[in-house]
Amino acid sequence: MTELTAPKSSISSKDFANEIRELLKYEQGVTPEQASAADVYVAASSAVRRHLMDSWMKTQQDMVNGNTKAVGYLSAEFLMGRQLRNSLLNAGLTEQFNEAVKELGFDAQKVIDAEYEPGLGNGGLGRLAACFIDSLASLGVPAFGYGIQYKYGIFRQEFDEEGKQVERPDYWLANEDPWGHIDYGRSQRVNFGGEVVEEDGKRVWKPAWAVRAIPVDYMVPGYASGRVNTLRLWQAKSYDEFDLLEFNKSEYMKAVEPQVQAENISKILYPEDSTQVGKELRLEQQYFFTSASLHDAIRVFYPGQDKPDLTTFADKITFQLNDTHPVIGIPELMRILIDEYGYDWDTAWTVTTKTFNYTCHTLLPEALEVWPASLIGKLLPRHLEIIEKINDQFLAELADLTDDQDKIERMRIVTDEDDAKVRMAYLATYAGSHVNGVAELHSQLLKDVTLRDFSDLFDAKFTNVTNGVTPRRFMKLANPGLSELITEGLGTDKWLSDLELLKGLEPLAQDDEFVKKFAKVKYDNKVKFAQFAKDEYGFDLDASTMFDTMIKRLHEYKRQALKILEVIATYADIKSGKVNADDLTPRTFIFGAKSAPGYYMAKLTIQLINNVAKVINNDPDVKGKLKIAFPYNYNIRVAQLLIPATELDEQISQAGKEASGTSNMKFALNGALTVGTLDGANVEIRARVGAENFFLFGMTVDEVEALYAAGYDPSKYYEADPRLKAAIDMVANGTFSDGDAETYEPLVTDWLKKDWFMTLADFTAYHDIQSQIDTLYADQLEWNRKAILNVANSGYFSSDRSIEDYLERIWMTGPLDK
Ligand code: 26V
Repeated sequence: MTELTAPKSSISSKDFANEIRELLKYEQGVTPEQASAADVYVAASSAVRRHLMDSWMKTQQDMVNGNTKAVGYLSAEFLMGRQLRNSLLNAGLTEQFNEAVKELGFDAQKVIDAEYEPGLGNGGLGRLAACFIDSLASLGVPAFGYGIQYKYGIFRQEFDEEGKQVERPDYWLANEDPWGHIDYGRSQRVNFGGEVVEEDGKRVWKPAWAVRAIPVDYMVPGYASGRVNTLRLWQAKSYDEFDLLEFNKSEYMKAVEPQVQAENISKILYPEDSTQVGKELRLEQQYFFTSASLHDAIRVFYPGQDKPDLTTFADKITFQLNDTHPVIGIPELMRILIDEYGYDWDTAWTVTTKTFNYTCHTLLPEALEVWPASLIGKLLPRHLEIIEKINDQFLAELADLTDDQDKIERMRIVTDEDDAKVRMAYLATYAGSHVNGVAELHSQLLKDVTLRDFSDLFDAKFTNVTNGVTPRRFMKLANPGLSELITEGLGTDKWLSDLELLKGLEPLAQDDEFVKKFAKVKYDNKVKFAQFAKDEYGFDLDASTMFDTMIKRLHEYKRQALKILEVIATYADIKSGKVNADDLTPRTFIFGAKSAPGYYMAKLTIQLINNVAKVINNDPDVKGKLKIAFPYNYNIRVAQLLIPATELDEQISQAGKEASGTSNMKFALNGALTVGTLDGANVEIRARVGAENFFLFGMTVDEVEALYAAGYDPSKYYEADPRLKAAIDMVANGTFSDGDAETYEPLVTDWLKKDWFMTLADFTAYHDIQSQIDTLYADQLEWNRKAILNVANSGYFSSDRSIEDYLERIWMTGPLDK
């Protein structure tokens, strides 16, 4: 007997269909006959929301009335993905929905596909925030996600005829959003600019302008917890919609100027995901949402109180700073406590330092945010004063701790130069209670390199929480076939809320019948993806070839170039007759990647991949052997289809550069084998699934460092490996640019002269491991055994476990009482 514990609502399909009918009538004003799939999607979404309402209200009441400290997850990005299927799952309404829409004459998948994916994040950092709020709710921990409701999310990516990336605006709010509830009654005023004056011995901020932050609330239902938390995303609106004087003068554009300016703040998500741009509007965004969120928390936890006792603030809610983007919240809380509520500096400091913790998500120096003090002073003059005072206090403290003047200089929060800078990571590290990295290796490197001076003096602050992913979305919803097989194998579906139970699959890796069933699930997923790729992109993919996938933002450190050079080298070997194509495992190489619009090398790499695809896919010599598919506009929806269909997962960043990675976890949990370097969470995945079930190659962090120190010369590697030379020569001689040697010249020059991320140095190892991969793949039973062992030993990578670690190590709180 299989034990089934998944939530299930007691409502009948008929009644659910009637609820949808009612909503179609009274909200949309259409009959089921007139309704489109999009109408049914909106009505069904509203219906699910209604089913969650009681739990939502009760969760909020229990949170405010109880003694359990809540979590505030402050994040500039929440990459949620589509909501309907997830909400149905957690509300226990999936079956009723499937039946009800059928009864109304609709195809369930068409209704699901009517939802436009909200893309309010760039990549891993934003998706992690979404996984974390799912897990917080599923564990029954009271929590808010706080962020921005951008009008335009991450750009829609297209490729032009030359294979270049073209960015199109993602106007997701042009469509009805049944999930967000706009709460005009709970808006907050956010001030900017102006000056600080002295009044009665006090510093008083006289702002020059203000915007209205309006909360849009999204329900975050837990899986099998009975709890529903809130994701509160702020929308910017003007207080002065309209300048009537200007309008009367027929200056229409001038009349709407204040409105346009205010609304610009929440207009667009910045698409840069690792280089700091230092744009004023971005600082406005950061202050906008953190200020509104802090005020909101005071409103929520001290309802109706004019003079709340805010010395208890840190017992009510603990704020996690998701990277440096919300770090301006530190001086903001100081300002609120001192200027708005009259506390003295020391009291305010005690409360503030207890309230905040900081997660760092990078190792790249160029991603660590640094703001010109002049810009902060212009936009937030009072905050600059507070930051300077924090800096002075810090320097005084340091003087007591060390005699090393150089070290003290290095650690300054505000640099000592004419155009002084404010280092947000340092501010967060000093003012927060804890700092964490996102995988063991990353946390270690933070201590040894990036924040070394800080860890020397404040070692107790530093901790690690390895990232995780939600098994609800990335297994249950994305991979129903595997989920059923796992439930059958384990005799229970409890693994969805206790992922370590997957360990029970381990013995089944030796059961040939089970292994064959597993292989069948994978094959069916490949067929399903191939069908999707055909319908959506017009690709012809062969599900009998190995699906070899690399999905992530396009960045030099991630080394998509290594992958494409390896494909080219293989192609060259076949063309020159060195290798018989029949001796190779036929592979389909699948890429998904967006590049920051201004990132030249990344964009050129996209163009190269597209043009290698054009050549290889049209060459009869490699037909059925090599194929490249690069679906444009990779997003959560594509991920949910592609990850379950993948057999080989590429995690090939230069060691010491990828903080964690999270797709590596999703792949392992969906039964792909990884080819990867010892970087980020790969290290922990390999340790858990077993070295024999992971294709390791490439230099280690220490080897990379040694090579930098010795002086790295990429051209030596080009000369030494004829396969690498052949591949680069092909790019250089115009094979992939209609004979034009200019097109990829910047890439080629970079590879041969600079190659900062050592693609060439790792090429030979990477190319050589491919034959091991092919050999194993030839034995399908063995391959799938190893894939099952990956699934069985990856339970640790549930975001539920990450959240439990945060609760225990950093937040010191837990679930609400039942
Ligand atoms: C940084 C910046 C710098 C300023 C401009 C805009 C911007 C936007 C985002 C970021 C954050 C970059 C850091 C990031 O996304 N890190 C990724 O975080 C994942 C979750 O922890 C982790 O798995 C990836 O390895 C890491 O690259």
